[in-house]
Amino acid sequence: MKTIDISPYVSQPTASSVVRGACPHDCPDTCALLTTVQDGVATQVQGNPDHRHTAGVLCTKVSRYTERTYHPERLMQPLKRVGPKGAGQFEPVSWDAALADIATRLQGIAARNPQAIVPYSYAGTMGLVQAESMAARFFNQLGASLLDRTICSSAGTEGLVHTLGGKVGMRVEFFAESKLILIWGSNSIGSNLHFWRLAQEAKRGGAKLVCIDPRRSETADKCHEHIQLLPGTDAALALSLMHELIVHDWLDHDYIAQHTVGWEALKARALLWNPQRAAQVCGVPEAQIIQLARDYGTTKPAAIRLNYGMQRVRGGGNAVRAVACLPALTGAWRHRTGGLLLSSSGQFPVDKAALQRPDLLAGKTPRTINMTTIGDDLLRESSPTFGPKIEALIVYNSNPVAVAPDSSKVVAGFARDDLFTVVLEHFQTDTADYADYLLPATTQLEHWDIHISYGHTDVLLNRPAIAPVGQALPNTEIFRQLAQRMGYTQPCFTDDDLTLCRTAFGASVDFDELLTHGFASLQLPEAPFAQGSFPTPSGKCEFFSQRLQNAGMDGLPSHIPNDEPAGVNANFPLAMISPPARNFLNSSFVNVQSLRDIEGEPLLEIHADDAAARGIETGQVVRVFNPRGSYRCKAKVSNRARPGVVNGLGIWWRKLGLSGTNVNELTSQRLTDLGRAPVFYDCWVQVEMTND
Ligand SMILES: Nc1nc2c(c(=O)[nH]1)N[C@H]1C(S)=C(S)[C@@H](COP(=O)(O)OP(=O)(O)OC[C@H]3O[C@@H](n4cnc5c(=O)[nH]c(N)nc54)[C@H](O)[C@@H]3O)O[C@H]1N2
Ligand SMILES: Nc1nc2c(c(=O)[nH]1)N[C@H]1C(S)=C(S)[C@@H](COP(=O)(O)OP(=O)(O)OC[C@H]3O[C@@H](n4cnc5c(=O)[nH]c(N)nc54)[C@H](O)[C@@H]3O)O[C@H]1N2
Ligand code: SF4
Ligand SMILES: [Mo]
Repeated sequence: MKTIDISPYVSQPTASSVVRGACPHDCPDTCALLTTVQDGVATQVQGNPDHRHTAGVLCTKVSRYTERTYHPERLMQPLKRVGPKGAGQFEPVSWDAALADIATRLQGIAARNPQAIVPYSYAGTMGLVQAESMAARFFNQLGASLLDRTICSSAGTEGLVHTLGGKVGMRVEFFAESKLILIWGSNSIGSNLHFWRLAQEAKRGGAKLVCIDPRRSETADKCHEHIQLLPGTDAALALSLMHELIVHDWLDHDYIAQHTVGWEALKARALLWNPQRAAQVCGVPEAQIIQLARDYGTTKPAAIRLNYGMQRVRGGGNAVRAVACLPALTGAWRHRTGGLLLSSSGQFPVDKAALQRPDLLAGKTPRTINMTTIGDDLLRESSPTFGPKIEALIVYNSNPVAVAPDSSKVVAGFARDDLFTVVLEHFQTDTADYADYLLPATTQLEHWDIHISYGHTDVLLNRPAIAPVGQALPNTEIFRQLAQRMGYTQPCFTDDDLTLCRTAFGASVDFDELLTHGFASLQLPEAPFAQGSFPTPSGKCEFFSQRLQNAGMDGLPSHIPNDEPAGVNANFPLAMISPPARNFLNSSFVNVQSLRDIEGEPLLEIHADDAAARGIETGQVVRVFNPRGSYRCKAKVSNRARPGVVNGLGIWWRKLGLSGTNVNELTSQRLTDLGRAPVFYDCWVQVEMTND
């Protein structure tokens, strides 16, 4: 029997030290961490004051990182299911026994068809190494199904790719010098704290801050103006802003002529959207749109912090396209302080091929499973179009039973007795309850990793600060061990984590600088598109996209209404959005008591008018339902909700909800216009009082 040597992961305890790291969470800020270690125990996690983007400050969640790391419910050893699927009953098992059995089961399935095995992972850690490096090599060699990782950002990404050419944009630090900032589809105080610091700096310098959001968020409270539009109407608003820019001639004609494609066509489209029409569609006062257009057209420099909150609807990709056209119309890109930022991650020269080794597929062309439709896909039989029925699922860095849409389908899929499920986790999450094998993974304090960011442009290195807790192993080591047991003998399956960190950027980032400082800035121009040079096929900002038209779609950005808008279906008249809670990160941290104490309990924010019409008061238990499912939680009558729209905050663990469900019981598996992404915020519901 093989025995696992964990000595490479055990650092020698020293009396006291401070270890440089990076926050692993799915957050645009990617903070630099300093972990204080005392006799081998992490005692404190702080923000690194030397890292300009972190500036010594962490959010509440990660300041409590030691509470999460040493949580009494941390998984300490491999576990094997003993009860029925989903009951969460396990018995301890050795690593050797667990891995040997998993390898045998996978080999059996692979002998019939390796595509019946599906990896399921997202951004539990954003680290390039603990996410898709050894894991990707393993699944490529196996010939498992590929996973389309769409659950978060792919609609917006495609919108950006088809307009600006990639996940590129303003350097975040220059927002501090802006005179007008539109915070569009983002609750920055909750989900992008370090950007909010820059916005505050701009505000002190005289900038006007405008928040565009259906919810009166903490951020909306603190902006000068709040445009509280209906969910999924952002493209209509953007087209109407264009209308006003055109009729008032607040345009940079020279920039448009030199650096854009499709101006005449876009102009004709925008002229169909006078503020009166947009006001009706968006559900906001016409005067507010006119004023916003005036501000945007006449304030220089003007910057847009677009975020993913506005693309989780049917027309999310087109909405991003429409907004992304605005800075080119006014020539805002000429200034380092003008333009737009949705994501900066496209600017990092990651050597994905070296990390993930797609060459190991060796001519195999597995099918792709969309992670958003895992509910339906787990319930499908084999067919010529779908391919083989899914027989095994290996889940890491994700909690699909809580976060994927249309949970009742997801749960039914995970509950299949003939599905073999392996979950790599820190905790016994909703998903872990369904595992056949539950394997304990290390946290960021216990492993090496290297990070890009989607909110700034620095690379960060994460050093392990402490030895693994219990018998936990890094994801990489678990896949290395599995590879060995599957008989994969290629040298790439023995690369250690430090080698993988070095592989991520090759020579394009100075690794010694990372080892010394913990972070390194990319060398980038201050104003990336001052002279055009967009990374599109035409080299211009593409108002009109030939690629989209060739694919049978509208070449121009358009307003595509929600499938499930407010006030249209008499049975389900309310629209529900379910944005993140400030003290959780998606479904992570929900089990950390001190953070749960701040969030309280799952709540539905409802406007006083909608509450009164249903006899609902704050604190009452309500049933929120639609044809897909039903969810019980407490109501909070609040002006954070606009009339017609209810807000179900945070991705609570189902098992902590009143009846063992969460908001995703209500969301649908339909996909967005671009990017095959979920439509979490395009979801009609009815709400009623309940006495049970
Ligand atoms: N504290 C905390 N931080 C997080 C997360 C978390 O769960 N908690 N999640 C992380 C992740 S995974 C991501 S992807 C990012 C997300 O980052 P953002 O996209 O910035 O997400 P939020 O801050 O939730 O902002 C979404 C906002 O969009 C609003 N919104 C909903 N529908 C619409 C719409 O149709 N139009 C417009 N204009 N606005 C709309 C919501 O009300 C909400 O206030 O945040 C990351 N940071
Ligand atoms: N209704 C609704 N649903 C949503 C959203 C919404 O706004 N509304 N937001 C969506 C978005 S934007 C996203 S990004 C997804 C997020 O969905 P997920 O990516 O699944 O994110 P989390 O819920 O944080 O779950 C991550 C899990 O990974 C585990 N983990 C962390 N680090 C490691 C590690 O190193 N190794 C292993 N093995 N495990 C680790 C954590 O313990 C955690 O349980 O949810 C989506 N779902
Ligand atoms: S979650 Fe975001 S704000 Fe909090 S420490 Fe991590 S990167 Fe920084
Ligand atoms: Mo996300």
